[in-house]
Formats: sequence, structure tokens, C-alpha cells
Amino acid sequence: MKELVFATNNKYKAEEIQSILGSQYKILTLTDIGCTVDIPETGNSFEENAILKSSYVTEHYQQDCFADDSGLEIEALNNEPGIYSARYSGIKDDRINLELVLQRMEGVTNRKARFKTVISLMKNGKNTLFEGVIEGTIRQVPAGDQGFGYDPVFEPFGYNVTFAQMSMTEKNRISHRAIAMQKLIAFLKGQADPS
Ligand code: ITT
Repeated sequence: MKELVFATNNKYKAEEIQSILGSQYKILTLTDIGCTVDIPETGNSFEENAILKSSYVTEHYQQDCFADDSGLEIEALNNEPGIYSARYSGIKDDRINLELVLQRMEGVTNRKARFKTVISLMKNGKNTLFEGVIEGTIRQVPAGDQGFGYDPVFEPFGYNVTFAQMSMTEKNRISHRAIAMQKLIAFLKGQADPS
């Protein structure tokens, strides 16, 4: 079975994609390959950061690898917090970062926003990118206690609930991350050696 590293330490994300890919690939996490380094994400875009992570593994471990980077882009804030989503306020605290977003959106009528994920796959020395986007609006007041990050203030278009009011299964059906993952999976399945 071919091995493919997912540059994450989130075991849940890795198991989810393993179950979808079945026996065509064996997914390994950073822990599985003994990589304990916090790979620097110093790029200026989701694309650059995803590529930094996947190529780090390819260079240091000589293994095919994919990595993802995600965030929230708010139109009225010039697409902030963007690549700084995890530490918008300067610290990695979901509640404080969400409060800062709401504060900067006070009195703003254009509430349009989108979540975006970019996956970089480094396979056989070649990089391929997969993107997933979901459009929506920023609520005035948070609602729901599911999920993480900015979920309580993000209402996807076509729904009247926030991501944080959806079950994980429901969110995973429509999310930016799910869309990008499905594109990666279709690509890998199409490429897989039929033997
Ligand atoms: P890893 O890189 O270790 O996977 P991370 O927290 O940096 O963890 P992401 O790059 O996927 O994960 O996302 C960066 C930030 O963007 C994340 O901390 C959240 O603040 C926000 N974000 C991304 N996806 C989100 C989602 O589905 N719901 C809410 N917030 C999200």
C-alpha cells in the first residue's frame, strides 16, 4: 500500500481521510513519521503556508505529503483575519479572536465573509493545490456551541443557522475543508494504481 503523510497532528482529521481513501493509501501523521517540529507558517497566503508545510516533510523525510491551511476572510476588513485567523488578536484564543472580529465589524453593514482552505499535495516531486471555499455572512451576535474558531458568528449562505449551531456531520458536508478534501480525494483516487 502506498504511504502518504498528512502534515497534521490532528489524529481525527487523519482518520477521517483514511476512512474515505480506503486501502489505496496508508495515511501517516507527523507523529507517525517522528516529526515533532512546529513547521513555520511564514507565507503570505494560504497557498504559500500549505506548500511550506508539505514541502518541509518531503524535503526532510523524503515522503509524499499533503498539508492544509485555512482561515476566515471578511470582505469589509480587507479579507482579514485571513492567514492570521488562528492568532488575529496576537494570541491563539478562539474567544478573544472572535470578539476582536465582532468589535471591528461594529456598525459595518457589509457582513459578507468566506472560509477558505487550501491543500498542497507534494507527490512524486510535483505540487498540486486544491481549494475549498464557503461563502456566508458574519452575525452581529454569536450563536451555538459546536465547532471551533469563528463558527459561532459564521452563517453560510442558504442557511439560517451558524456553523456552531450545526452538528459536526452537517458542517462536514458543506465546509470549506470538506470541499478541498473531496477534491484531493478525487485526484488521489483517479491517480491510484489500479493493480
Ligand atoms: P493546524 O494548522 O494545526 O491544523 P489551525 O488551528 O492553524 O491548526 P487551520 O489552519 O485549519 O487550523 O485554521 C486556522 C484558523 O482559522 C483556526 O484556528 C480558526 O480560527 C480559523 N478556522 C479555520 N477553519 C475554521 C472552521 O471550520 N471553523 C471556524 N474557524 C475556522
